[in-house]
This record gives sequence, C-alpha cells and structure tokens, in this order.
Amino acid sequence: CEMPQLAWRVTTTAGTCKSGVGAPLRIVGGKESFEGRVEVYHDGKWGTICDDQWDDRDAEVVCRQLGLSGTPKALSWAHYGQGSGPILLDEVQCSGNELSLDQCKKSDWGQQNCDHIEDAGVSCDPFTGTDVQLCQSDAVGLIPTLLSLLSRYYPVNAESDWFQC
Ligand SMILES: [Ca+2]
Ligand SMILES: [Ca+2]
Repeated sequence: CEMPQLAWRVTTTAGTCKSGVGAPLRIVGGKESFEGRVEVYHDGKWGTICDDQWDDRDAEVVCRQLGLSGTPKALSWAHYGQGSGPILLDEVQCSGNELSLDQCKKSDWGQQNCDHIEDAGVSCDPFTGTDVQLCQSDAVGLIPTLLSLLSRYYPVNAESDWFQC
C-alpha cells in the first residue's frame, strides 16, 4: 500500500455533477454530496428516473459514473424529493458492471408509466464502504479530522474517495 495522495474534491450542496461517459448525470436534493435524486440529461433537459426495477445494482452504476466510490444504495419513492422536469427513464435494469447508465437495459427515453413520487435516488456513502478500511494507511485515521477542518471553511460536504491504496 503506497502512501495515499491527499487531495480532495469539494462539491457544493447544489449537487454532485459529472458527465464522464454516457449521458450526464447529477444527484440533487440530498443532505450530503454523495446522495440525492438521480437526474439524467437528455435532449437538452434534465429529467428524473422512475423507481420501477430500481435497485442497488443500478445505484452502483450511478455511483461509478459519478466517480463516487462509496457503498451504492438505491432509494425509491422520491426519497430525496420529487423532481420537476420530465421523467426520462423507467425500468432500469443494470447488471452492476456498466460504466454508465446508458449501457444498462432500460426504457426508451421518455417511455414510462410513473409519477414524480416514484423518482429514483441513490446514496454512494463513503463512510459505510470498505474501500477506506481496506487500505491500512495511517492517513485513514485522519479522515474525520480532515472533514471537520474542511467543514469549517466550506459550507459543503467533502467526499472521501481520495484515498488510493
Ligand atoms: Ca434495476
Ligand atoms: Ca414502469
């Protein structure tokens, strides 16, 4: 295990957004930057995803696409609030290994039988994962200190995926 590189990415509470591969995704409405309602960008609009068939394997792909390395958890029934745009996807059936939501089996864009009360969400919680514990680095013990230091200076949340072993 090499010494981890200490660097962090600070995201605002307005949401974590990263395009990466596939259609751009963002998660909004969560208390932390690693959780929220999933919104996908298609044809000039942000829209939500229906929770029919929404499960942890789908969340795993969302977390991966956003570059969030925590434990993926799927949330249903507009857990992070109801979106207001179009409902763009339904019946998402990822195997869990896809690099982006685009690669998963799912409805055609805009084909759905849902209401916003069924908006899908994810949590990519870095504090319940095993990624950090698997690295036997002394720096691991510094995470809470780093986070509390950061929070004094930024009205934001920090992610803990900077630990590379
Ligand atoms: Ca699914
Ligand atoms: Ca459906």
